[in-house]
Amino acid sequence: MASGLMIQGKWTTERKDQDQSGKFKERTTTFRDRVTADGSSGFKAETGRYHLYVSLGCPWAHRALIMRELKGLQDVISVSIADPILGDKGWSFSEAPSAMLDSVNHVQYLQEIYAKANPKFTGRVTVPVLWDRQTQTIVNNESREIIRMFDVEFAELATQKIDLYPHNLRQKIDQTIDAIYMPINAGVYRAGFATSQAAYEEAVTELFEHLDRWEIVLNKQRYLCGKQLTEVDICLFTTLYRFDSVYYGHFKCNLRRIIDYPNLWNYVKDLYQRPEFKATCNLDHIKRGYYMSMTEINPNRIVPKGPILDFDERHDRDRFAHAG
Ligand SMILES: N[C@@H](CCC(=O)N[C@@H](CS)C(=O)NCC(=O)O)C(=O)O
Repeated sequence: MASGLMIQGKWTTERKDQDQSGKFKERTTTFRDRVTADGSSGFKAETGRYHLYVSLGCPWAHRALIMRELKGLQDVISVSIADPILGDKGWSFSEAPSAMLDSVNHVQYLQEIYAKANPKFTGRVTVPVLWDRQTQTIVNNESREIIRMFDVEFAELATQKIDLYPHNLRQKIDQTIDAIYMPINAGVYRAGFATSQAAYEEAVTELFEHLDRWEIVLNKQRYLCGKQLTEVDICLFTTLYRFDSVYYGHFKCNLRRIIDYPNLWNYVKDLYQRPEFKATCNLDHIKRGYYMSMTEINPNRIVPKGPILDFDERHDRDRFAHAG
């Protein structure tokens, strides 16, 4: 990774993401406060108060963008899109196509926002970040928690009344988010950043076992938890959408492509063709983000032209009952 991390509020480029056996180390997130509808947490859900920092390349940040669209929170929560390339100083803001300057904190680097929130911050400087204008701090930088807040705590302010965490499915949704996290969402990174053959093979084998399993499930139902779109579909989509363009080649997750799985491929197309998903998808930022930032696995920074994929191609998921 060309990036670095912060130690006691100071940026350093000395960073190792693997343990001694070559396994990619799990990542911890550091800001774990919550916005609540009633404000009991100190962070009340309010229009115009919160700002979301994202990269369009990042699958975790992508989750938050999709949820914001699905809930119709565009006028409630503002967004800054970082430059697609993660450089020596981490994420930055620029006027590159589809990126933007930071209109809220007016900084050049995301690390400055972390330092504002905590001048002694130690850790990785990651997107997504949910910033609170009122208390001038980062509320949360864990995508799974950010999407839950948007879904549940901002529900009153949402212009779309869709519920992606319905009461009758809550346990199943949480279990499924857990079930796909390590083997699939993190699994592609565990394969891509492994520095030993054994660590790579373990991650790839587990990844494809799980994809194979979901392929079978999706032969019987439209979405991961049944006939209704839920949070976990967002969590899987952002990994699958990048898979054939980035993870298959760059991360060597190449036992099969997503287009080789009839159900997974049609499932991705089905979700992509919803306008709220499509509006957040940018393969140019994704490809440049991965191939040009992760120089230890692609030192010449060449971005492949292919593969040619048509996410707008007709899908066959209408064959299932659909509840929302
Ligand atoms: N657990 C976090 C992970 C976020 C994450 O790892 N983001 C990556 C981009 S895909 C990042 O910002 N990396 C910057 C770095 O490692 O320096 C979440 O789900 O929100």
